[in-house]
Amino acid sequence: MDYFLDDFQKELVATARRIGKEKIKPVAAEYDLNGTFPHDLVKIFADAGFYSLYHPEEYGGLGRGVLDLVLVTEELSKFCGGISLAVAATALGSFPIILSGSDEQKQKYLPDLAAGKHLAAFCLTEASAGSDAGSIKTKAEKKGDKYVLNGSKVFITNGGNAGIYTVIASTDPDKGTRGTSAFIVEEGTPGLKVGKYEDKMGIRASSTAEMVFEDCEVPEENLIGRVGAGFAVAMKTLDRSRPGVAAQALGIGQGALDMALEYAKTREQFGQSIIQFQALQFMLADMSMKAEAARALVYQTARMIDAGLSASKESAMCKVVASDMAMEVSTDAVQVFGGYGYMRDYPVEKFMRDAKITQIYEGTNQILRMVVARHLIKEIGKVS
Ligand code: COS
Repeated sequence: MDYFLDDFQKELVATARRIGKEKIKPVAAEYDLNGTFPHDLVKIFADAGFYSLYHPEEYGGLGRGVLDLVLVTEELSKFCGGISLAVAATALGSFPIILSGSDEQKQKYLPDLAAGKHLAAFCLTEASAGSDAGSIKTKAEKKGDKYVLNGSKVFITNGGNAGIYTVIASTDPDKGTRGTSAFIVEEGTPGLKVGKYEDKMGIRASSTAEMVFEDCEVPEENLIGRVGAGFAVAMKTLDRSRPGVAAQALGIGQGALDMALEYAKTREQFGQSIIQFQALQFMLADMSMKAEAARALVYQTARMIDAGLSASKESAMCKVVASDMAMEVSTDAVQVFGGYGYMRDYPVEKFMRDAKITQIYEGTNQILRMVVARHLIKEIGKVS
């Protein structure tokens, strides 16, 4: 099935698949074990143009869109769900500037991001503000022509490896979500420090770090949008980035299914390959149906975004559907491998570990079900 992709997209998928096979597959287990950040692969992704796909042409990008980002992320995630984040999380960190930045900010920052000269990271979550993103405490105080940031952000993907951090901070604590603002903070800004690097269950080749702001002075021209618009900037960003997580989940689920199929074909028990048993066939059929259904929703959502339609609901939906699929399918893939599936000598258990985070980050699936429900209620009008 070619999923109605254009020629450019077919070529893109083939390139990502080749890079996955030749460059990611050989190092995935080692980088996972040691928690190695894939600096070598970032260079390869940049040369392949992966960072330029979702940037506007006038700022050095290819002006393609979210579907292309989704296709690349899915393909790379079939080989390693952690390494693919060097692409997907940079998109997340860049979207606040693409969607809400000024022309000057776009001219200054987007060409280097599109060229993959450095990575980006999105800083919203805090130790006591996860799902309740509106209760962030990191402060940004206006002093003359600067903002001074104090506080800390946790679980920042690409943290410590990014050149640009887009940060949501409170500029007026009394105003709640309407008292937050978004800022661009460059790596190397005095007062911006990397705190603890997390030791994770999965996606171990991706860095997840605490970012600390200690009297970190940011020029006022680095304010994204207007003062007080930070929460809206963050929400619009997540509406745009969630299909990327969904694509990561798609790749993890499909990658696990591909492995399970191959194993079921070659593993023999009771004198025949186990794929001959109907119990296994039904399992594999279910896994494949779930993956295809998720893919249809993810691609449709990406196409809606690229067509300029509002897709906040679909973005939440596709992230939930794809990540729940990835968790189920990767767990079943381990089951197909039996005892060997549970052992680290075989690559399939990594898919199960990598899948779990996709149900948690960029909005837990519980929060996203709430987002979907809020849209449904809005659509049916006033509820008595
Ligand atoms: N696009 C634009 N604006 C949005 C929006 C969206 N998708 N969703 C909400 N807003 C706006 C609302 O319109 C509202 O604006 P006004 O104050 O002008 O009316 C404001 O944001 C607050 O919205 P709401 O009242 O819905 O906020 P809640 O505190 O109820 O929180 C949830 C909403 C739970 C959806 C939000 O906190 C959330 O997405 N949490 C998960 C965060 C997350 O994904 N974290 C992952 C880490 S980042 S990688």
